[in-house]
Amino acid sequence: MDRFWSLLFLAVPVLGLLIVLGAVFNVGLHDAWLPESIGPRTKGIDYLFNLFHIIVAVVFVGTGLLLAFSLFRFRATNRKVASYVHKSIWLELLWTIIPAGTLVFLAMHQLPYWQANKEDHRAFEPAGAGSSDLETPTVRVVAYQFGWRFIYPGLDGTFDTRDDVISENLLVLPSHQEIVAELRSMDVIHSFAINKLRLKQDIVPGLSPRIWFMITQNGDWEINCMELCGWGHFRMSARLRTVSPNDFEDWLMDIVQKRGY
Ligand SMILES: [Cu+2]
Repeated sequence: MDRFWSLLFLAVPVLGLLIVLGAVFNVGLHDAWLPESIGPRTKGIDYLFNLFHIIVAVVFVGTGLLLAFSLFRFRATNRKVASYVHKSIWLELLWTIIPAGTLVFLAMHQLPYWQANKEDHRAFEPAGAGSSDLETPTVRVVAYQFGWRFIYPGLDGTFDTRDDVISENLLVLPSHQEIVAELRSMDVIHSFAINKLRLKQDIVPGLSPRIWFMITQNGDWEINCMELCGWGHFRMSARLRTVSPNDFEDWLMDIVQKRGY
């Protein structure tokens, strides 16, 4: 009977590994790994994602196997007694330095990707700088319980004027263009996420963080709120539609003209 327990615990790392391999190689599990990419800058994020997963997998499988081995070897009927180690300075050093070193490595290693995705752009506002030299965002995203409002500056290119265009839960954008979006929240913390762009930005009320991205395909995609923001969080999704730059101008013009400005 005590062998049963070691087998049961052995099943955890084995099944865990099989599920991940099935997802990665599309065997048995369909579309369970990373979603397709619709932007040019997702490669770096995917690389980090895979690297972190490999490190976690090694630790997870390693500790799982060790646990199963210990349960089997030191089972009651085997009459082997485990040795107890006290105050081993080398062991203490080993299991402090390896995790700490791994974390420091990951923190340093991801810096260039953070730089490329968050800082290498004109829309980034360095601490202490005035906001006057920032470019006008393509769109202002307003999150609320429970939905999304997308505001375009309209024909005059300025926000908070009469010709602003407002779209509820549908974000239309031109493809193959660098997009700058300014995010705002009307109530609680929300998080703007487009999975196929590996893009996610929290929106804290009172702050207006900026994001920038480019989409190189035309089509309809999903926008989600990634922060548990209340009872209606589950239905806080919106549609993202990318069209050619000409079609985007037409779409905007159409709305402005219908309103008669
Ligand atoms: Cu939300």
